[in-house]
Amino acid sequence: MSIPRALSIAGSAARGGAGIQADLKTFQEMDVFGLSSITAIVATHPRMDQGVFPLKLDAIEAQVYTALRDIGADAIKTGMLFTEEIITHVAKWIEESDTSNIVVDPVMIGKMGSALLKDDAIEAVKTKLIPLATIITPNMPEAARLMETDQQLNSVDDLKQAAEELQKLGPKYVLVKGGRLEGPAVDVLFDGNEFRILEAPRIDTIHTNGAGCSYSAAITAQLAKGKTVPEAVEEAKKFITAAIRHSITFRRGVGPTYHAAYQKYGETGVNVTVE
Ligand code: PXL
Repeated sequence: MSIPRALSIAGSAARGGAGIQADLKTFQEMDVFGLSSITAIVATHPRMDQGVFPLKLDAIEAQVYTALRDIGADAIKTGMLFTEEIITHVAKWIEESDTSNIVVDPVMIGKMGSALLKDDAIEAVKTKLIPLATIITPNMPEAARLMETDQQLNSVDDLKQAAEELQKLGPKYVLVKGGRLEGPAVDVLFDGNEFRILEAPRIDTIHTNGAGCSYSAAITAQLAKGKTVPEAVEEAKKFITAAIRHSITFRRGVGPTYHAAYQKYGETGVNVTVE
């Protein structure tokens, strides 16, 4: 028996709802065999004033090499890469791989406030990683940062403009996520030609830790299964809407989305229009 495989190169989130943990849970929900290469461990130490523990480059390379040599991947997703050095090497390993579905989630700041990308690493994301991407999935602050503007995005028109500008960096598709807008949860997908507007109802919850990771992981899983990018994004939007609708409250802080929700309860609230 053979099943589609997806590799996530990302940080480990000890809280279980984001990063590698979110990606593997999402791959599993979509019946895709999940592989991982951990770049850094994100966890709060009780005494040290430290929350990010990067791994050595050799350890990251060993994981990517082992996963791709022994198993192979139909799709690769990148999440938290943290330093310019890691980004440069991950870009090289992706270029050398035989995987053509590449999802780049330009993770910058976690919902619990951790800095997940060093300031001097943005240029490497833009020039080395994004040009290799099948799709990039910035949220509104990430899109603004990639455009190097101090202006916030405030409307669906701003999302469309951002998608147009970011597409010039070289990815095939740009998905700008409007989770921080007022009103419905609108995301804009752009391929250089056509806009797709994905709309879901706004769910009134603060418990969305890992929503971005899980959304892009769902896109990755669908691409691994051979879906087109628009099909993959629509299915992933349903998956993440259900996961946020049924999000979980744990002991402390922002809770995670519920990865099993789409399978368990389905989702009918997502609409897609083409412009
Ligand atoms: O949700 C962004 C994110 C990505 N990667 C890791 C994280 C987080 C947020 O907490 O911890 C490892």
